[in-house]
Amino acid sequence: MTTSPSMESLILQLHEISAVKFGNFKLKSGISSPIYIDLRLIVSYPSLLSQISQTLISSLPASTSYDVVCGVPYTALPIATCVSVSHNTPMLMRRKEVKDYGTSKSIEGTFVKDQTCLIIEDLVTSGASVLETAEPLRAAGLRVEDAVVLIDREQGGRENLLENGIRLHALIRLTEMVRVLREKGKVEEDMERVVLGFLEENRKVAVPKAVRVKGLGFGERAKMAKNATGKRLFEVMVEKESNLCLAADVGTAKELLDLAEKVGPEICMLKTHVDILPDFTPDFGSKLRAIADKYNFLIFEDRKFADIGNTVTMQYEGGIFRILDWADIVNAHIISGPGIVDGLKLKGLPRGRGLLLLAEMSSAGNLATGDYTAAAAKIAEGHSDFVIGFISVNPASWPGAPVNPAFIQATPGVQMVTGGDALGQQYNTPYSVIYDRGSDIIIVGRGIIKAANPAEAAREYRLQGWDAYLAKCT
Ligand code: 5BU
Repeated sequence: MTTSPSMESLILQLHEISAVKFGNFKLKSGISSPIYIDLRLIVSYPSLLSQISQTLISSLPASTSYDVVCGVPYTALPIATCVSVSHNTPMLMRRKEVKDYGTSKSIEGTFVKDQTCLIIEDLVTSGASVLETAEPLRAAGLRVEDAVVLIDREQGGRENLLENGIRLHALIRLTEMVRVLREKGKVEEDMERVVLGFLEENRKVAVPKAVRVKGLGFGERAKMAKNATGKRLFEVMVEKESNLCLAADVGTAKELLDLAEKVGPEICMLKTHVDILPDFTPDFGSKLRAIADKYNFLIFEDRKFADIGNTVTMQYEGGIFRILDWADIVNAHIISGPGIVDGLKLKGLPRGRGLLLLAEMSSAGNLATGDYTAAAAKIAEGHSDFVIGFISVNPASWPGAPVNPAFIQATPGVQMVTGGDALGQQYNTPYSVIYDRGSDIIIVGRGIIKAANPAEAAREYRLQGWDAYLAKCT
């Protein structure tokens, strides 16, 4: 196949500015490659950027139609901007990080449902980045049928995208690029052989787990859960179409039981702070259990155990509250090390209970971040017979994400609008928590309790949380 003079010139220019390098490089997908392409620096060469944008669009088959364009962040954003400006086509932007303030949208720009969006990308390997951008666009009601890319590494991206209903149009194929550079004396014969050999051996790079796992439903995940309570929670969520947990932080046990009766049909779990109830009596647990059985939800005592293993066995089982007798689920900090899990497991596992580990917290300035979060994830893996998941805020951002889908993610700090309270609580919306941050369960307290009609508010939260889950799965 011959390459047109304009394409040859483009390839040579990319080589000239060192956007194409030969050597030994580790790619995002984890594999080592003898060729590396870094198109981030094209912003420093405006005429090249403009040439790329023009050629990309003119290379599309005449039958390709679209109403808006969207670049995959970040490298393709300037390319998409140039396309938008020069062709007078409106552009959308997908946020990679959804901000904690303002409107919290994952797509910026205006559009109408059922409009068609062309995705613009600089480089495709497995196609995962294009899929990550296509997902929220589709969830927002746009059609995504075509993606145009400057360079196709020919490593399975075309096939992976096609499986997801997206046609890939590539301006330059990597083998073609290497051949042109060899012909022009820019690459040694040996290196050409190494690169072509590498491409031959790596024809298919799988779409990383992060993108595929997103599609797993709670029903499938129930089968993966090793702990009976974790499994049941997934099943209850499916049965009730609810990923809503009520944080029942009311003033008295009486109010709590009344609230549980009202909100019971909407929730998959009810979270208590039993130590805030002044009228607690030993029959509180059995009363709450009766309501939980009636409405099919689980009880989660947000006890946040934090002591050494030996002490927490006593705190869990004994004292006034006898939490072990009535709470399906409790949670624990990992500050004291994995012995806390062993201690709680000793009592909880024989009773079929489950544990959530605090991997992150919602309050401003909290210290459960980075290595601490990673340590929680590691401890959970070693105790998956008892640990059912995590209290988390942004599991999609954890190092090594996606987290094992057998674990459930539950997130506090949720209200219909973003913001916070005067004491450090920070709120995200149900959609951003479930869809953008990769959580499973929204934990809502004051958003429901302080509403004029808590049952109605709970229903609204349930619907929003469930819609966001459905959007993530389809
Ligand atoms: P709110 O009224 O929706 O802000 O209540 C949140 C609840 O979740 C409340 O019971 C807290 O104790 C709980 N929570 C939290 O807000 N943030 C955290 O990181 C953890 C628990 Br862990």
